[in-house]
Amino acid sequence: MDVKNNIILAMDLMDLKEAERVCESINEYIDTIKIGYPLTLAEGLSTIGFFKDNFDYKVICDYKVADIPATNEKIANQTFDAGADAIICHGFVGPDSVDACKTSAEDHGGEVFLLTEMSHPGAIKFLQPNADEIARMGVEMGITNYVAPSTRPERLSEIRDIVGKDAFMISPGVGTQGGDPRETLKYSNGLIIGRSIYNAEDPEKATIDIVDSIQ
Ligand code: OMP
Repeated sequence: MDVKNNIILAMDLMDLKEAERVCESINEYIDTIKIGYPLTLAEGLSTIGFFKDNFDYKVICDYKVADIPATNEKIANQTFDAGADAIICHGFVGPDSVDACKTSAEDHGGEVFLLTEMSHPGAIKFLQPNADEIARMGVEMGITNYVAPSTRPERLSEIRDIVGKDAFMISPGVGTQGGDPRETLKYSNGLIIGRSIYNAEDPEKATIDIVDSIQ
C-alpha cells in the first residue's frame, strides 16, 4: 500500500460531520484513513463508502478481528463488501483465524494487516511476550502488512528484523501516546495518527507540522 506523506489518519471521531470537516481541512496531505469501532458503531459501516466516494481515500478498517475462523471470515467479508481496502486482524488468535481474514482479503482484492504488539502500556503483559512469535507466524503465512507500536522503537526494530525489509509496517502511538514520528519511520513505513490531528485546534497546521518534521 502506498501512503501519502507516510501518514494514515486514525479517524476515531464519532460524528461523521465532524470527521468530514477534519478530512476536508487536511485532504491535500493524506490519502489513507483508518476507521475503527468508534466511528463505525456510531455511524455505520457505510462510513467506509463515504470516505471512498467523497475523498477517494484508501480505507483501512481497524476491526482488530480476533474470533474463530468462521466468524472472522464473516466479519472480513462484510468489511470488504462494504468497500474497505484493508482490514486489521489480531495475531494472538492463531494461524487459522488469521488465515480466514487473509483469504477473505484475497477473495476481495483487498489486504490484511497483522497486528503484532500493541502500543499501550498494558500490551506488555500478554502481547509483548508473544509478539515476536506472532510476527514470525505472519511471515510463515506470507503476510506482508504489519502493525507495530511507535511507542517502543526498540520493539519496532526487533519486529522489523523478523518481518523483513520488504514488509509494509505501519505504527500507531505517534503523538498523543508518546511515539516520535522520525524515530518511528526509521523502522516503519507509515504513521497512524489520530488525536494529535483530529483533536488539534487547527488540524491542518498539526498535519503540516508532522509532515515537516519527517521530511
Ligand atoms: P491516537 O493515539 O489518537 O493517535 O490513535 C491511535 C489509533 O491507532 C487508534 O485508532 C487506536 O485504536 C489504534 N491503535 C493503537 O493505538 N495501538 C495499537 O497497538 C494498535 C492500533 C491499531 O490497530 O490501529
